[in-house]
Order: sequence, then C-alpha cells, then structure tokens
Amino acid sequence: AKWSSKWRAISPNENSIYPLPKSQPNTSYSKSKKKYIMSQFPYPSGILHMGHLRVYTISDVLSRYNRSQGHEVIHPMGWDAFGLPAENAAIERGIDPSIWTHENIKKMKEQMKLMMVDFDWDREVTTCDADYYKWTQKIFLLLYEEGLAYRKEAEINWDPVDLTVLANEQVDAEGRSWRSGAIVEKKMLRQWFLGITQFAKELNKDLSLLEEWPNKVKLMQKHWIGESQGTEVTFGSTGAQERQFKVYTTRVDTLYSVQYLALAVDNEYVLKLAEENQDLKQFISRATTLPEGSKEGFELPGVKAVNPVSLEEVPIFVAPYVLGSYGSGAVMGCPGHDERDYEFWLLNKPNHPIVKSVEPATEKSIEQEETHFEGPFTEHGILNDSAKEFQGLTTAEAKDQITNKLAVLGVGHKTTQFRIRDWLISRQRYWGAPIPIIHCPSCGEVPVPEADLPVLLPENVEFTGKKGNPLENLPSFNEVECPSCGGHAKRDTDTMDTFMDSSWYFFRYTDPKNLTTPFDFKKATEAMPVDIYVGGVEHAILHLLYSRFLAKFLAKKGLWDGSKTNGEPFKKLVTQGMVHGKTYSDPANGRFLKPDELDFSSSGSASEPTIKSSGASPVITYEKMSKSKYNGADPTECITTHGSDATRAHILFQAPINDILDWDESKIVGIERWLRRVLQFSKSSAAAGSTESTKVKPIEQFNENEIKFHNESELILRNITQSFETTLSLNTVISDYMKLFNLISSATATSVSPELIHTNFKKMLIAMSPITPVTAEEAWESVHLNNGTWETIFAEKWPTPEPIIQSHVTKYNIFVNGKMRFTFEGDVELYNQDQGLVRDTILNSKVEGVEKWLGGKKVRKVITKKNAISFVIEK
Ligand code: ANZ
Ligand code: ZN
Repeated sequence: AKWSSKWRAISPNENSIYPLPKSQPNTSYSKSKKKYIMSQFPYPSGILHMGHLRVYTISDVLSRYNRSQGHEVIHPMGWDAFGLPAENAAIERGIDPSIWTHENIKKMKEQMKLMMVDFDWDREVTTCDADYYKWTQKIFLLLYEEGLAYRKEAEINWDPVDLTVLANEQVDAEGRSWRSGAIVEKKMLRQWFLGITQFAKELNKDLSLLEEWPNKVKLMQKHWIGESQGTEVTFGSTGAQERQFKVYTTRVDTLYSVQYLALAVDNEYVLKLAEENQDLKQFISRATTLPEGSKEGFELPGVKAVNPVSLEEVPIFVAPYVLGSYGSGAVMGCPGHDERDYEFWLLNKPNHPIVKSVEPATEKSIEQEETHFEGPFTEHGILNDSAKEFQGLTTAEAKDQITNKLAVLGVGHKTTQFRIRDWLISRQRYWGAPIPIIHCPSCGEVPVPEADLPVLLPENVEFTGKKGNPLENLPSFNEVECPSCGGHAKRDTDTMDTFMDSSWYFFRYTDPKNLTTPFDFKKATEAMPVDIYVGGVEHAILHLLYSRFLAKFLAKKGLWDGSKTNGEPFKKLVTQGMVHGKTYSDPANGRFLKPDELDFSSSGSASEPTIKSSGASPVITYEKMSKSKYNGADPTECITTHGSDATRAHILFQAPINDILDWDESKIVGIERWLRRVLQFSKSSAAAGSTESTKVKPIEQFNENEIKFHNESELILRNITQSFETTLSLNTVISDYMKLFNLISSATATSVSPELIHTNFKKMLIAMSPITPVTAEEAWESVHLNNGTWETIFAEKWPTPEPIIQSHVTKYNIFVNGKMRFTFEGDVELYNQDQGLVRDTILNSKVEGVEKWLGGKKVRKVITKKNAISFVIEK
C-alpha cells in the first residue's frame, strides 16, 4: 500500500504505478530502443483468475526488465469486451450489457493494480466502445472494398443453445461449440465471410519467418492452413447430356486405377437430380444424420463418368465422406490405393475386383505388401502395365507426366488446395460491432459511408433470449434510408465475430485516441512489430491466424509499413502454460470434495488433510481449475494474504513459463521467508556500507575473499541477465536471486569489505526489481536512509557486467620425497619463481604440515609444477 500510493503520487503518467516518465502514445520512439511487450487482453468477465495473474506477471516483469535496460517500452492493456456473456447476463439478470461490461472492467482494473502490474493505461482500448468499434467497422469496409468481405449462402455451424452461427474454428473435434458445448447443427444461411483463403499461401509460407515462435504453434497453424499440392482432373460423362466432373487429387499417378467417382452431397448436380429422384432425396436427408466419415453411398442411375485418359466408364456415387467445401467437392475413387476409397468400395460394391496401377518399388516393400493382406497399397511405387504408356515410371515421375498429358488434352492441370476456409464472421447476436452494410431493394448491398460511422448499437434493447438477435426486432435500428438512392432500405442486423475486434487491437494501442483513422501510419510503423507477445496456447490457431491475416492486409492497404516483417505482427511469441488447481477427491468413488468436506486440522502443519466423513486420505491431483472440482484459487485472495511480490515470485518460481503450473499456495512460505530476510538485511550496517565512504577500493586491492565474492555474484548476475534476455527462464531467475542473497548475507562473516557488500546488495536489488518491485524499492530506501539521497530504484540502470577477476592465489599440493603431504595456498606465479624463493616462502609460512614434514630437514632440491611443489629432502 505504501509504495503503490507513493509511486502513483510521483508518476507523471495518469493511473500509473511507474514512478518515472515512460513512452506515451503521442511520443515517438527510436526504432532501435523501442520494445513492444504485450499480453493478451482479457474478456471482462469481472474476475481475474490465476491464468491472468500468470500472464500479466510475465509481461510486467519483461517490461520492467527492458525499461531498466534503457528501452522505450510499450506495455499496453485493454478489454476484449464484446461477446456472449454480457448478453447472457442481460437475458438472465436484465442488466444492460454495456453497464455490466464497464463495471467488470473497473473491478478487474483494481485487481490488476493489486498485482502491481504496470500497464500503460493511457493506451487502454475497449473493443465495445464506439470509438474503437467505429474503426473495426472501417476495417470491415476496407476489406469489403477489396472483395475480401462478402456474403454467401453457406452450410454453417449453428449453435442451438447460443442461437448463433459459429466459425469452423469454433467447433471442436467432437462437433461441439467452443462456448456453449452444445452439439452444433448444420444449416444453410446467408452469412458474411472474410477472404482469409486469399492469404493462405502467404500465411503458410511466412510461418518460416517466425523464428521466435514455438514450433508447436507453427505446426498447428500449418496444419490448419493445410496447403496441399495436387492436380485437378476433369472427367466426362455418358448419357444424353455430356457433363463434366472436376476432381482434386494428390495422387494423379493412380489415375489408371480409378473405379468410381464420388460427389459431395451438396454438389449442385446432385441437388438438381434429387428434385426428381425420391430415393436420392431421401439419401441426402439421411446423410446429415450419418456419423462423420461414414462410407455409405448412393449410386446415380443411368449415368457413368468417363476417365479422360483410359476412357473407361465408371459408376458415379453420392458419398457423404466427400467434403463439399474441399477441392472440387468430388473424388476419383481408387480402392486399390486409398484407405477410405477401399472401405467405400467394399461396402458399396462388395465382391467386385480391386484394381491396382502402382506397385511396390523394392523387394522389401513387395514382401511387406504381400504379408499385409490385399488391402490398398497407399505408398509411392512404380506404375504397372495397367498404366499403359506410363508403365515403369515412379510415382513422382508419373505425377508429372500424367499431368502434362492431361494439360495437353485440356482436361487437367496442377493446382494447390488449402484446408482453411474463408472466415465466417457474422453473428446473429446483439453484443458485437454491427456490420456496416445497408441492403437496398434497388441498389443491393450499400456500404455505410464513412461519415455515418460508427453504426451504433442501439440502447434500451429488450433481451428475451428467445427470439435470437434483438437487433432484428428493432425498426428504429434496421429501417433506414439507402445512402445511395435515398429509398427505403434495411440495415444488416448481423454483428461481427469478436475475433475480428481482437485481430487488430495491437495497432490501436499504438495510437489509441485517433479520431480520424484506425491508427496513424507513422506511429504504427514505429511501434510494430510487437516484440514479445505473451498469451495462452489455446489461441494458437484462431486469434493468431486472424491477427496475422489482418496485419498483412493492413500492410497491403498501406496503413502501416510492414515490409521488414512481411506484414507479420508478432516477433516473439511466448505461450504460457495453464495453471492447475490442487484437487481433492474421494478414493472410494472418485467424487470431487469441497473444502468443507475436508479436515485440515488433524494432520499437523503443512501436510495433507483427511476426509471428515470417513477419516480417509483424499486423492490429490492437479487439474484445470473449475467450479465443479472446487479447485479454484483467487489471485486477489493470495495477494491480500501474502502480498503482491510473494505472489508474483511464487507463480514464476513454481514452473517454467511454458509448462503447466500446479498451484499450491502452501509452498509460498519459502518465498515469503526469503523476501523478509532481504528486507531485514537492508536495515543492517553491512547493507548500508561504511558511513564514511561508500567507494569500493580498486580491484587490484581485493583480498582473496573479495575476489571470490565478486566473481560469484558477477556470475549469478550474468545468469539472471541471460535468463531475461533470451531463455525467459524466470523460475531460475528466482533461484538465482536466492543464491545471490545467500552469498551476500553470508559475506559479512568473512573479510569482504562492507563497501563491496553494499555495492553488490544494491545490484541485487536492481536485478530483483522487475519481479518483486515493492521489496526492491523498500530495501533500496533502507539502504539509502543514512545518507539521505534516496531516489526510486527504477531510475537505476540494469547492472552492467564487470570482468571476472583472475584469482592470484592457488592451492599447491606439497610433495615430500614423492608423497603428497599437505597443501599450501600461494601466489599463482609462485611455481615460476626461483627454487630458493619457493623453498623459503613455504618454509617460512606457518601452514600446517611444514613443521611436521619439513621441520629441521635439509632440502636438497625443489621441483615445481603448475599445481604442485615437490621437496626432495635428506632422510
Ligand atoms: C485419388 C487418390 C488416390 C487420392 C490415392 C489419394 C490417394 P489432401 O492431401 O488432404 O489434400 N479428396 C479430394 N477432394 C476431397 C473432398 N472434397 N473430400 C474428401 N476427400 C477428397 O488430400 C487429397 C486427397 O483427398 C485427394 O487425392 C482425394 O483422394 C481426396 F491413392 O485422389 B485422392
Ligand atoms: Zn438504394
């Protein structure tokens, strides 16, 4: 409390607990000195959890460290403030979403201040405020201008609980909504999309530029983008009306073993046939209920597909396993070479032969193939005689040559496919940025003119939760004049996915108050890219991919100069691990136990409790914190009990930042003890140094203990610096602090001068100040009390490395007539000296062993080596 109010009082920045001036949005920074450090902004739910404590501590520590290194640090914070919980609160409790959100922001800001996290509050952005979403709408219109925002009818994911559309990315592998957990339904609806697929190639290629990103994240993105190189092949058809069917294949070398063609259920031709074919119609409606990957099929009667090279006629199926939205929505079926096609064939054409046109290339793989059963051969190999003129070619050669032939015949060409789909951004919900488009019966889609932005969310809306989007039922909002012809028109009532808000906020931080553009070109160009971005790995795909897309788009549009990074917004990415809570369960039935079902008293001090009802010991595990497991921990409670410094140091000490952290508050006592000792020591005379002069004597006058002391503390300090600079191994930084403190506090008992202790203690405090700012500042004040020259520790520069001093003494093993007898500590150069001098130095020293082994003996010879001195004496 003392320091947070004192710092706030001195700080020139509004709301800041940093006691010195720092870069502001309206100052410009030198590119070489700027460090943009950012943590993912939170959704304002009202409470900060342990994950927030962890992520903000990390970014705060890095920001403070870089400030003390002389960098101009940008360390902003904001609020990802649109989204469903606010609307659900409105439905459940009748609170206005805006009021609910802003109250939560206030609460969370207070909690952040308790953590002593120092954000640049003068850069704060709140995505639900009109002065922010006005620019989200502007960016939408920029995309619209380029044809990168468009509306189309599409089969979409419908969340029946939240009554809204979801992006593909928001549906998990089991087909559930990421938010509500409901099984997602498929529906055809007209929706807004952003053309991220037009950037797919670049988004994939530029992953290789992201050298400071975790590989894991890059792999996840690569997989999500799913670039695939293949061939498009056009099949003809039999029947009265010749049709063409395009298929996409990555194995055109298997073209001579195609046994059927399979079309997706939503293929246009199929839908048309279904109008007249009842059985097909039924099959299509049944298909939506089939499990994913089902191999059922429906053979189209009266028509066959014609293979463009072999001219063979093959049956055509409708098959739910073919994805309508991938490639051409059609597959050339090769049961002989593809697992899925094989299964399909067995089910739909049992007892029919299977054709293979590619054979294993080597003896070894032939053997493997023979022992394998007669299923498909899915590997690369050599084409056999069914491949006609291509017989004998390898898969790779055949792919090229067959593609050439197709190209000459005009029935195929090389092509690249991506797994990623365009980004569906429209939501049928109220609490989001309205899509700035007006639908006019005569002009069609008309963008809202910039002068009319923002399209404000109407206030005083009734939330029933039943009718879906309340905007649809508000004539005052949706009945408008067409900006183009002045006629009667309708406003689009969809709002944007909140991922749209969060994919450009790091630009707005660079110029948060701009009233005329989303952000200033120069400011953004100077501040970008973000040097270190800290966040959860759960955003590895969605948020990071969308942000990369928009940053690249905005660079292309000339809103910032992204040429140095190819438009990539984040230089280094740090993904912090989850915080797991200590969880107690009953060994008898696995039930999770509430704290009041446990008896913590019987088991003594820090050890484990027993179950009240049975007296048994509970099973203890660490799991993701959740209400149902009663294992949540409240960061503010911990701070209130132990203080912000201990809490911060504890959360960093317990695990490397990328790993899962098992939160166990009881272990914090070690940290508290250490911090208390540092404070105590700061009041000692040793810490204060000598009162007459605090000048350290020159290195040449250091005694042996001082050299050792200097060297050891120097090495620890270097280690700490290294951890902050490169490895971000913040847990070992804490153990280094402890080591350094032990070294300093025990040096008082040796002949190390108080000045040297004082100097190193001060360095240690500076080094501690990023993680434990309060303790460092308090101790710093104590140390300076006696000469009255206190200035905040944050004005100090990070300790510069000093040379390691070569020690001038070393240990010599003393041999007497060939036997090692005792050791002697002497000048490192002693062994280079004249025999007589060596002899006299040792004989005259009073070290143990001299009297016993050499006393009264005649020395005949002295032989010296680097670490040994050998006496030859008369017996
Ligand atoms: C014939 C073939 C023979 C295939 C063979 C594979 C092996 P990736 O790598 O993911 O791009 N395919 C094409 N379009 C499809 C769709 N809409 N739905 C489902 N499957 C589709 O996969 C490309 C392969 O996936 C293509 O190559 C095609 O099957 C199938 F021995 O064509 B292949
Ligand atoms: Zn019009």
